[in-house]
Amino acid sequence: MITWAAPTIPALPGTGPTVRLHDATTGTLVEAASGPVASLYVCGITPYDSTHMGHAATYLAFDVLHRAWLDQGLEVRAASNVTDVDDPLLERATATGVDWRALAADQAAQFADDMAALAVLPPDVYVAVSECVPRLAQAVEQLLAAGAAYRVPTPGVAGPGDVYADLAADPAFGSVARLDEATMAALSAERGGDPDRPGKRNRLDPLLWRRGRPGEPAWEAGSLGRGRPGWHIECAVIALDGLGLPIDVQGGGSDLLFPHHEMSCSHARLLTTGAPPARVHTHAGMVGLEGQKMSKSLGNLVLVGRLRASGVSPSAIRLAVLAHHYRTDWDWTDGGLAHAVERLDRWRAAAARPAGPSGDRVLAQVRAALAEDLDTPRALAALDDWAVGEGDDASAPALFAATADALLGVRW
Ligand code: 5CA
Ligand code: ZN
Repeated sequence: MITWAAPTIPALPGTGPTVRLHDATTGTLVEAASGPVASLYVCGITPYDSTHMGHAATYLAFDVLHRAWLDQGLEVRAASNVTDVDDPLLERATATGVDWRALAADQAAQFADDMAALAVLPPDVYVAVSECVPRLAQAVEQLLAAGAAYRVPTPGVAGPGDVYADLAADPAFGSVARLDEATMAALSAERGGDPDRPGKRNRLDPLLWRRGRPGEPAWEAGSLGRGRPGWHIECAVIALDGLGLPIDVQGGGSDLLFPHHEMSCSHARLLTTGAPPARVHTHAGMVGLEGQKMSKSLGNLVLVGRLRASGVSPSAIRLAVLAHHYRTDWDWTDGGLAHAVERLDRWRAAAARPAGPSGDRVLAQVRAALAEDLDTPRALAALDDWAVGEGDDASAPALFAATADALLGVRW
C-alpha cells in the first residue's frame, strides 16, 4: 500500500530519556525498546467509516511513542496492515451496493489523507490483505502441515473445508491477555469469533481460511481451495515478514487485546520458534461518544475528515486527543475540542513573544512525561506552564515551538 507523506520533525538539542510503557501482559512499566532499532506494529484500519476519532486516538498514541523513540536517538521500524478483506467491510459494501474494492480503496485513501493532515509518521511497512493473500495461504498451509490447524467442512461448498487453528497445539495460548475461559469465550463471540460453529475442536479456535461462499471475494490457493484468509493470521504474517520477530511493541486499541492479539501471537509462535512474538503489548483506551464506544457498528462517529472540512485545525484535533492519557477510556466532546482550540491559541501567542521562561526546562519536562508511559496530559501541562510564565530566555519561544512540534506533532 502507498502510505502518506512523512511530517518534518524539527531537531531538538540532546536526546530524550528511555521510554517505558505499560505492558498489558504483566501490568508493569517496561522499557519499550530492546536495542538501537525499535520495532512497532500497530494494527491498522478496516477501511470503511474512516477515520473516526477512536481510530485517530489510537494512531496518535503510537505516533507519540514513535516520536519519543526518535528523540531517544533510536532508529524506528514501524509496520501496519489494512484489513481490506473482512466480513464487516464486505457486509457494508453489499448493503450499500458498492464494490468492496472501491469501498476499501476510497476509505484507505481517506485514512491516509487524515493521517498526513494529523502529522502521523507513516509506517515503513504497510500491507493490505488483498496484497498478500498467497503468502497468508502459505502460512495456513504451514500450520496445517505442522498439525496446528484442521479442516471443518464448509456447508454447500465442495472440496476442502474451512481451516481453523488448533489452540491445543499451542501450549502458550492465553499468555498474552491471561484471561479466564468464560471471559475469553464472551469476548471471542463479541469480537469476530464463531464459538458455536459445529465441527470445531475448541470453541475458541479461530478461523484461518474461509472457503469462498457465493458472492464473496475469493482467491485460488492450492490445497486450501478458493477462499480468503481469517483475520488474525494477517497481522501475524505481516509483522513477521515486515519486521521480523520478536517485535518490541505490539499496539492497537484495547478492543484488540483479546482475541485478536492473543490469536495473532499464537499463530506467529506456531509459524516460528514458539518464542513470544512481541516484547510489549500496549493498548490505547476506547474513545466514546455520549457514554458509548465510538464504533462503526453503532454508527456514533465523529470523523476526522468532517472536522477538518469544518475548519478545525489538525493540531487542535491532536491536542483534544493528547489531553487524555492514551490508556484511559474517554468521551469525545465539543467542549474538549473547544478547550484544545483555546490551548493552541494560547501556545501560539506565547511562542510569538520575544522571550519566555527556560526552554531547556520545558523540553526536559515534556521528555520526562512522555518517557513515563507517554504521559501526554503531564506534557501538555508543562507546556501550559511555560506559556503563562514570564522569563528572559530569548531562545525559549523557538525551543517551545520545536518541542511541541517534534514530540507532540502540534504546530501553528
Ligand atoms: N483492522 C483491525 C485491526 S487488525 C481493526 O480493528 N480495524 S478498525 O478499523 O476497527 O480499528 C482500527 C484501529 O483503531 C484498531 O487499532 C482499533 O483497536 C482502534 N479503534 C477502533 N475503535 C476505537 C475506539 N472507539 N477508540 C480507540 N481506538 C479504536
Ligand atoms: Zn491486527
